[in-house]
Amino acid sequence: MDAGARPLRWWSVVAGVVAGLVLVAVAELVSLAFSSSSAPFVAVGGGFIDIIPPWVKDLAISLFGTRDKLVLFASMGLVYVLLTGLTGALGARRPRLAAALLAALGLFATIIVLTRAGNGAPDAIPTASGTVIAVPLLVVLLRAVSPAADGTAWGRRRTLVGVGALGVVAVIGAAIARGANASREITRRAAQYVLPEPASTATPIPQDAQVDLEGMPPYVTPNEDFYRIDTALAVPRVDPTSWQLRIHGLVDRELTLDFEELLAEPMIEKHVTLACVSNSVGGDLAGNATWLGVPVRTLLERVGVKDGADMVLSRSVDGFTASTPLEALTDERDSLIAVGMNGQPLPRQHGYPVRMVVPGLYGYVSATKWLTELTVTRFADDTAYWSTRGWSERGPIKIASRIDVPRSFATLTPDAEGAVMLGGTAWAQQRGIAHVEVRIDDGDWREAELGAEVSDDTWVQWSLRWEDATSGDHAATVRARDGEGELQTDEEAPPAPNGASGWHRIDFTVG
Ligand SMILES: Nc1nc2c(c(=O)[nH]1)N[C@H]1C(S)=C(S)[C@@H](COP(=O)(O)O)O[C@H]1N2
Ligand SMILES: [Mo]
Repeated sequence: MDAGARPLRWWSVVAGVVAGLVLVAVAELVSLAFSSSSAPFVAVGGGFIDIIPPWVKDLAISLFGTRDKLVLFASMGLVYVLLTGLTGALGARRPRLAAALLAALGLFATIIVLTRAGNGAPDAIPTASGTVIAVPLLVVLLRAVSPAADGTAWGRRRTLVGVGALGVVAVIGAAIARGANASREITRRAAQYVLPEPASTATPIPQDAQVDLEGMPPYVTPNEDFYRIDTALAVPRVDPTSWQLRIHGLVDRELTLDFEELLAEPMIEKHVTLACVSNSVGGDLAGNATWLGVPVRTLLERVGVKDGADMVLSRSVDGFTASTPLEALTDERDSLIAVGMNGQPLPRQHGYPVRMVVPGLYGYVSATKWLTELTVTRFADDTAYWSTRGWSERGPIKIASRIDVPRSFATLTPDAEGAVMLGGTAWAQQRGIAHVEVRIDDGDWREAELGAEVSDDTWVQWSLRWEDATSGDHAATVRARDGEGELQTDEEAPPAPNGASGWHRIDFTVG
């Protein structure tokens, strides 16, 4: 080292990086108040993708697959840390030059943001705010960490800890704001994309499928009221532009579809009542919706299922798997790879952008949300998420019926003729409900009146007018008979391992 060389001042490098992080954090935070494309990282990354030659893109995709964007952002982050670190290093001697360089970086990002399609002048504000705060901050930080700064050793240590802490806060703030921005962007895209028109529409739901009785659930469950069951701690955020479905395993030719290709497939619409195996007798872990999707059968026909296969293991982006008997996906029941729910794109909580819907099977063996992979396989070779945790590997839905009105321990007031009304819901997907019977106390079974039946795969509502209601405390019990004549069993079973059984009974009072 010759006498003229100056030692690299690492704390100046740190000051540069911290100021750079603050720029990004402030910009990301402020961009929450502007369009989701106003965030500088997204804009610069997007600009970069637009200018690189196609072969570089192809290379990146072949090297990193669907992680290509992650790799791009990680590389951008690295380059940014290097640039800001270098700026800090220069700033050790020439703080004003460093400030100018950081300002230039911020200005560059601001200009890129402004040139992005759909962005307007206000979208410059987040990056400009970040720059306006970070540039003077850099000068302050450089001065503070400089060995020339006056002060005790203790004071200096405090300064350095403070600079480090500011860096950590900036990283956390930027990460939180980025997460919020990304989820906002996905919500925006979900709200924007238009569902394809079905090639075959579901039969309209007759008005009298809904029993007209206060307290009855709506016949079609609104998306926001639909029960939600999954193992996801945070609802997965799937970007439809990089989403893929891979179908492989015991097939003649593998198939990978992206979202656009899936949407181009002929879609059908179907009313299906989903039910959770964890539902207890009388419980509400069931919901009825109109689903739009591609029949799984058509895609399985295309890949050609090999002899010997008897199961399809569907996998979610979050690792959840379900084992569905092959037959349930290839027979006439029209199991779906669904993209729409009640006329809307799937809500994020219900599997956006793509999930499975299989009539007749509990959700844990069939209704994989955030679907990304179908492996054609055999029950003997593969095991799904819940099958290794004490639940059966197959889960056909059991006959169920429940009393919705009155609620347990409610008091009913007889009408002018001395009658009270009871009502509820019953389902036996794939077989349909033929009869519902209600017993008051230990009396005879009375035939309930059924609302219009929509299909074998949907629930029915029932009502019973108890003409000669006597005042006092009572109990009501319900049971159903499916379309094949089978009577719902009164044998009580808990949900595990393959669904609860028994008759729903409630206590109520006639006042
Ligand atoms: N990815 C994923 N999909 C999943 C689950 C899950 O935990 N993860 N749970 C299943 C279960 S147990 C049920 S009952 C249904 C519930 O679907 P819903 O939340 O849309 O009502 O989703 C199924 N699909
Ligand atoms: Mo479930």
